[in-house]
Amino acid sequence: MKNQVIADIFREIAEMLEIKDENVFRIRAYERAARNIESMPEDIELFIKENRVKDLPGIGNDLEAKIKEIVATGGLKYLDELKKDVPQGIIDMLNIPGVGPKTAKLLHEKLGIVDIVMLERMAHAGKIKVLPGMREKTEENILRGLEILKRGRDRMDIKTASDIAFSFVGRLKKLKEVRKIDTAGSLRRMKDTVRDIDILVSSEQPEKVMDALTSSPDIKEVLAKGPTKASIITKDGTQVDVRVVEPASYGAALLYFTGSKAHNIKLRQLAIKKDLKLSEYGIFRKKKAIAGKTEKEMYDTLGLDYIAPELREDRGEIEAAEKKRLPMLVELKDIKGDLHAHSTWSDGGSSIEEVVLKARRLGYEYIAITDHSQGLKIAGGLSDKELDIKKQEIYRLRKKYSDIKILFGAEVDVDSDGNLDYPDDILREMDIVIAAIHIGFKQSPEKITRRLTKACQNKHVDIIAHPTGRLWGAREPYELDFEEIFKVASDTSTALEINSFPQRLDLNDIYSRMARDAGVLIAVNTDAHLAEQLELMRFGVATARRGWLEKKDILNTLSFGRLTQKLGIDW
Ligand code: DGT
Ligand code: CA
Repeated sequence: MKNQVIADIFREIAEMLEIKDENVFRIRAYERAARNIESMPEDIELFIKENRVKDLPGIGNDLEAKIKEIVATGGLKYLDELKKDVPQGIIDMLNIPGVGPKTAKLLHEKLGIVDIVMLERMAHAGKIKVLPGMREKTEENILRGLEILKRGRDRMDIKTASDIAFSFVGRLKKLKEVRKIDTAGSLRRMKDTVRDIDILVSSEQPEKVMDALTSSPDIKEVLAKGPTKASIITKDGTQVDVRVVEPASYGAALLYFTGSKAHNIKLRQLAIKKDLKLSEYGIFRKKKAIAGKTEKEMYDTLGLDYIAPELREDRGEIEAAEKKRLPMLVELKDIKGDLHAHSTWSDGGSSIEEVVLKARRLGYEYIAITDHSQGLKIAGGLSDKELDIKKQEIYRLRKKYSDIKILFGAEVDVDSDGNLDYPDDILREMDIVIAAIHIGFKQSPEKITRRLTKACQNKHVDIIAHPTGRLWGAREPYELDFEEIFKVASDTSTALEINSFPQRLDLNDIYSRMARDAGVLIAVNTDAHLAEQLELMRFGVATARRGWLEKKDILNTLSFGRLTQKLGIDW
């Protein structure tokens, strides 16, 4: 589906036109077209095939031709032309979250800023806020935007890391010299973001493994290559470190390279207390190795229960393992259904039926179809009339697929005053109501907190989605009074979501643990916008595990019968 590509290009055109001070109506026309195309549920290629592009609102001959060119070639000559005489410095600045064309142009003209490095220097030197027409806040926003951009480049989201690791591990696994292979580091601990990828191999012939690795096709650069370890940079710029160890010390090495550093240090101190020495080669009494082959053996020798990688952050897991009080962490197989998924009725790319079929393949007992509410026009939110038709569609599918329960719901927008986007008599008709913030992120922490607690207090609201609004590499989480939110969520039996989308993953590990401790139930959902994205659940479950959550802490581990009781659904 090329809708997003087209929308992105149209938006870039609007920015370029704005920089060139072109007619505002033309600029708005591109912005409007971008919004419409982005939010339309159908694949635009279908409109081309059926020669119906001009039926779309705001699309005439000119835009039709451009759409066709983008679909055919993936690019647009007109945009390339427009960009030719816009200075690169301005184009670079547009990549910073929160910097628009007007600001970028002004900065270039008044301060001669040619790249992001220069912009950062000027901002730190306070040169921006003194420019006429610039507000003090703009400088702050620029610095914050730069920070977000840099961190986004420094670390990648867990899914990107996991996909890259999967391809390397898959290739190396095929070598007959490889006995065992695992990812280590932050990726194995399933941290939400990852700086580099660590891979550990057990083999008696390390050179063979090294040669195979450094000759793989997707490598840009070999940073270092020794007999047992190598560091490479992939074509997309990710660093991958591979180490090969002997089978006898594989467990010790896996433990060491999985980390975290803080967890390792604590373990080493514990070993010293027991007159033992712990290293990446094993556990030693005097000079004699007494453990090293497996991680389990290592923990056993230290008198600890096995600690799952997700817990290894020195957040009390070693003490709990000593007392045999580690949590029974939730597992992917405990998840009985997904309570947050979109369809073509709003901004999803799959029909309800496609989502349902995928949920059945995952073995789910239930699936909730929760499209956006009416106010969220850019995401194709549904009016009450459309809701009625959608409901009929769900009823039809319920008959067709009796082995899965299809819940009728919505992701309802919470406005800047904390009001919900549908009236109570509409919400009452729904099996499940998810409330979420999509606008007004810049309000004060008190105000956003109040919006969310007000949403919790609505008796129809079951879940608050992506509670902190963060989008990795694009938007920081908004600040909230978590204590207050947890209290109200607990009092009103409103579940808080761990959103499994890799750029979101919020609530994060720390806050989901605090929420649980405050008596709040957690829902682990995918927020899928395509049927395939129901698979993202594993990242949400990993975050829940990092938050020490058990099956009983999670709403969607309940059987359908118990879920209906909990949500008060009349089935
Ligand atoms: P990242 O890459 O920033 O996402 O996080 P990690 O945890 O993967 O960190 P990385 O790649 O620097 O190191 C991988 C593991 O190696 C780390 O989790 C623990 C271990 N490690 C690295 N340096 C040290 C150290 O100085 N002391 C100890 N005890 N362990 C270390
Ligand atoms: Ca790492």
